[in-house]
Amino acid sequence: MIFDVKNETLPREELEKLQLRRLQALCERVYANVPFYRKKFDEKGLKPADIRKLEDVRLLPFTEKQDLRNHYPFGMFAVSRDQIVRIHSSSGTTGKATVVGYTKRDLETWGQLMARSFVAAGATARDMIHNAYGYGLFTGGLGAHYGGETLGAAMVPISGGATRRQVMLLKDFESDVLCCTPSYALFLAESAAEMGIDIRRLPLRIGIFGAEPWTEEMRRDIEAKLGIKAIDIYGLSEVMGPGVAIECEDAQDGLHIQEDHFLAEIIDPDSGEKKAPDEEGELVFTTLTKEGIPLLRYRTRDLTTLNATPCRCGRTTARMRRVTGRSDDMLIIRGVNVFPSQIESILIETEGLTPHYQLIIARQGNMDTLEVQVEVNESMFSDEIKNLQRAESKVTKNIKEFLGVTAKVKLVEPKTIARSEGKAKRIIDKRNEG
Ligand code: DLL
Repeated sequence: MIFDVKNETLPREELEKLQLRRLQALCERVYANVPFYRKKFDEKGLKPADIRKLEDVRLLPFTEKQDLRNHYPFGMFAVSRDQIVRIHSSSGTTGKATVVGYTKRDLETWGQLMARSFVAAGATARDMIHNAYGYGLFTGGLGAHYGGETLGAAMVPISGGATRRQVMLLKDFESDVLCCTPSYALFLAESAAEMGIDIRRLPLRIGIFGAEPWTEEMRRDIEAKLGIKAIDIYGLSEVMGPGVAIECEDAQDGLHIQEDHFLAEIIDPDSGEKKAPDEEGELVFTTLTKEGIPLLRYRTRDLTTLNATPCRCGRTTARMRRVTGRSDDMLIIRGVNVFPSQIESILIETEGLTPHYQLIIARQGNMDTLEVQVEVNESMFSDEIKNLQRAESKVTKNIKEFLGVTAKVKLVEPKTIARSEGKAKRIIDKRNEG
């Protein structure tokens, strides 16, 4: 099913015309209302009227997370404070938070785009949606909430935490759809098992998981443990929140970007030059319709590719490949580039290991070292020591063979790695300590 047939199936040519019209209006708006952008335009000798075709987006300046921080909290807003009706913020790992503001119309758009996303994932107005994304400054909770209500579904605004109670309510309310991070979905499954509840037998049908990178292996694991279909949803607060892109249940072959509202580009993260859409690079978004804090060419740091061929679900919007890592999450271990997701794939494929892991990066002299701590499952834990040793050396060997780095692998007891109610903390970087 498609929620907004007209806008999700526009012929490419029409879509691009719409994008250009919106881009031109956006440039006028930010030039008039955001001193940061006016200065950038003036420095380049650029006027909004210079944007004549869609490719001219390349003439526009990039926006980085640091620009939002430099104008903390509200310096990049394009409307007066009385037009703002909601604030969200993303904490990030370092430095000041980035703050975003929404007008009434921005919230309506977000509700529509999240409703589109729910329908793409296979949800309907008759569904009960258990929303365990955090409510608060994080965009996950409220973003999904109003999208579900726009669709006409019944929202259960449970937020994160109190995991056993969540399991009980999932069962008692017979919810159809679960929204949370992929790592929290596994925590819910684990807690249900401890409570003697077979979560696979509940009516739950669909999981809409995002806000952190996860892998195909993790998807299979979640689908098996929860007995549901797991759908990948992507978004970021600076651009809107959840619902910027989502997989369709029909094809599950990349995430459809809501292109009538967000203009996507792929660039080389080092040179900033445009890349062919099917080449991997950094995803960059221009928000075509946002009023509160419109952004030109926002650098997401997320690495992916784009595919603009029509999908068999009927949508014509381009699809981004699942994001398996951010350029700033890339580890460089003795010169070799490694993404945490690549290690995750190896761990989940290994018999007896769980998807609960942490990567500890330290420095010895001038060399970075990587320790992989991963929990074994209960049956492996009670197994003979030689089988544990065998699993440990298998993982070490596979990491060396497939990723080209030497890692110290440490198997740990079940349930010793901290569970997360939101985004999982996978990397502990000790390089800058002491
Ligand atoms: O995480 C918004 C969101 C909420 C998306 C709920 C999906 C579901 P931020 O906290 O600003 O916003 O973090 C955005 O999280 O740049 C990606 O690096 C990462 N991310 C989000 N979704 C995915 C995903 C929300 N499906 C940052 N796969 C983004 C991989 C994701 N990474």
